[in-house]
Amino acid sequence: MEKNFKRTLVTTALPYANGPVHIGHLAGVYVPADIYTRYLRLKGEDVVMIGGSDEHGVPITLKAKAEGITPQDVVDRYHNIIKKSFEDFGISFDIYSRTSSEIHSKTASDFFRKLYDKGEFIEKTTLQYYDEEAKQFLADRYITGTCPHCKNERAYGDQCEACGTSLNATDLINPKSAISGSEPVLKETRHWYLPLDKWEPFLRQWILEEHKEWRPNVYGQCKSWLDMGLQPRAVSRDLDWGVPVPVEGAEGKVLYVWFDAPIGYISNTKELLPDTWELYWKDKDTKLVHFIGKDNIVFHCIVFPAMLKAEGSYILPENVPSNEFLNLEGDKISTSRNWAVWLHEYLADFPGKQDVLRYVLTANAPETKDNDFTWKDFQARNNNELVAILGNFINRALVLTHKYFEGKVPACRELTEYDEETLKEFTGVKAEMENYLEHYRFRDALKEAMNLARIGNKYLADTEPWKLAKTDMARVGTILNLSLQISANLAIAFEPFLPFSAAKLRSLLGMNHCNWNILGSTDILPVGLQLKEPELLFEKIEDSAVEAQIQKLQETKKANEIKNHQTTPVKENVEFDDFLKLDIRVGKVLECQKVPKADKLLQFKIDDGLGGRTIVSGIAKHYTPEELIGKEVCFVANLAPRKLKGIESQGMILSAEDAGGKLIVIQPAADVTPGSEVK
Ligand code: B3M
Ligand code: ZN
Repeated sequence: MEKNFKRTLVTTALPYANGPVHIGHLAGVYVPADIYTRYLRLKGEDVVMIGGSDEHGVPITLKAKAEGITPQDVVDRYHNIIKKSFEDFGISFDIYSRTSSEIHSKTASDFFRKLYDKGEFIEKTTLQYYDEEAKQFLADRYITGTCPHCKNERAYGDQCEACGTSLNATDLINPKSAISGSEPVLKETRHWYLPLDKWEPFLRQWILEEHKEWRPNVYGQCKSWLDMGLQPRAVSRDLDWGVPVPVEGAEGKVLYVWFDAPIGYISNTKELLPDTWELYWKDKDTKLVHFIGKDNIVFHCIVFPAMLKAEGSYILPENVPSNEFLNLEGDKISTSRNWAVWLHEYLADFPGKQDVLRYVLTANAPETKDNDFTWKDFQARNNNELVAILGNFINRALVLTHKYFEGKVPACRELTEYDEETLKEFTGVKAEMENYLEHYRFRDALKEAMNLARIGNKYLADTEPWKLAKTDMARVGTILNLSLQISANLAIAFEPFLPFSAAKLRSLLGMNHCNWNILGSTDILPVGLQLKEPELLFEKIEDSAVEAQIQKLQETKKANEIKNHQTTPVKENVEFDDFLKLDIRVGKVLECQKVPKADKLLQFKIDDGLGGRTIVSGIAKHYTPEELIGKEVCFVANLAPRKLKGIESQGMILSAEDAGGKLIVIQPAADVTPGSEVK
């Protein structure tokens, strides 16, 4: 049985204020949350939408250190950029605040203190890595070293990305601090832990039994966490950036960012509604819905509910509609690799086209599985759907009304059977959309809205009012009246999805009210109402515009390859005497041929000034023999001979690897006598 609630509290994951936001953020969290909230508002329901920046945590302190500014400077900068992006895209928060605010600090601190006083924490002393140069404890992520399993030298203290094993920092061989590069030492430290194991039976019942309707990806993740068994989790850290732990003797310790961040939802609600916030957080008639991305599921479905339950006076979320990830042109979106479409850059390149992006991200939303954003799909959806179906229908209805009725809504007279059929089809759309929206199925809801435009398009195409204009103006009037009523319906149906275009459409139609409950009616626009001059709602996106975007991404890819390449670490120093032991010389390629049955090898005959020698080199993938015959190359002349495919190779030809992985043979800048030493 679905419960009837009196009000809804929508929360959206608080993005870290250490970088701008990209299409993955919009698609995963903010567009769906905004659709849901706008829909409820349009129905006249009591709903608030809470957002804000997550301004604590280690990465922010590291960024500040790297730039020589304070963490507050970092979060001030990005909080403003993020807030502006959301405003630009019409994400209609009732409040967008931040966790570095006074009110948050107090709320989070009081929350901790209440649990502390109730005896809900356990205290533990453990050994933790400490950087003596930087004078700070190190989060696992900020220790690197050699993976004990695969010997990758750049494993992190929490995970080796080469072999995927999750690690403890103390597992690493040769641990190094990522902050100072020095070797960290183990030092005792005391922290507070939330015993999640204590809440396990409750969580099992609440999620696995009482919330079977949650999305399969969310339910499944919760189940596997619960099946693995929950452990106590530390809720404090040794750090000087965050909400101080409000306990005597806890100097230098702050609340763990994942403890304070979800409390940010509460603080921001308090800031918005100082007198009534408790109604939204403590009354069981409030429906609490968390919109998040899939990497945040455990915190919102397990940890935060355990915190709320331990506190005792709060309600728990009714649903946590988490999306999967959106990829970009086949690759995972990554801030560090700059593999993203940043919202502020999108708007600079496609000014005024917020709704196009909102549309594409919803039509292709990663609701049930990871999905891919491609610029070709972006263009196709704009040109074939927004322009060709929605925009085209509305434009035709408006243009024809201006042509035949001076832009005034004509009267609707007798309906034909075909009119009745069309009407029947479109009155069903409201219930369909509601069913999808209430169940967080935004892609399907959008499809229904677009279907309404399709119905309109087909109606005009089938009835061809322009052919009747000479003979039957009354019939033309009826057709256009119906078409305009469908347009008014579109202005309502699309309002949650495409708020900018819906507002423009309402203005063109002279609609001064927009209310979900009249969706499906055929008398929204009164007869005689004067409409504005038609204006296009959408315009075609040309090939050149998307090609420029694809080009930009290709350049990013190239830049990344170069960057990765340059970061290959320099080998250990050698003594000068050791260097002198190497005998490198210039030689001229006399002959060169492929080695049979070895697709990588070329066999050379080299003029080395000493009577010639044979060298076998693994560069057949990069050069044809003809390209090298007659060229001068550099080779190691005193490398101990070894056999390759039965041929004795008497040295090694030197080459360098370029960013794309191609081997380039090293040559002297001008001709040199074969046999000359390279020094
Ligand atoms: N800032 C993580 C993230 O952006 C985190 C979410 C907090 S929600 C309370 O993925
Ligand atoms: Zn490994």
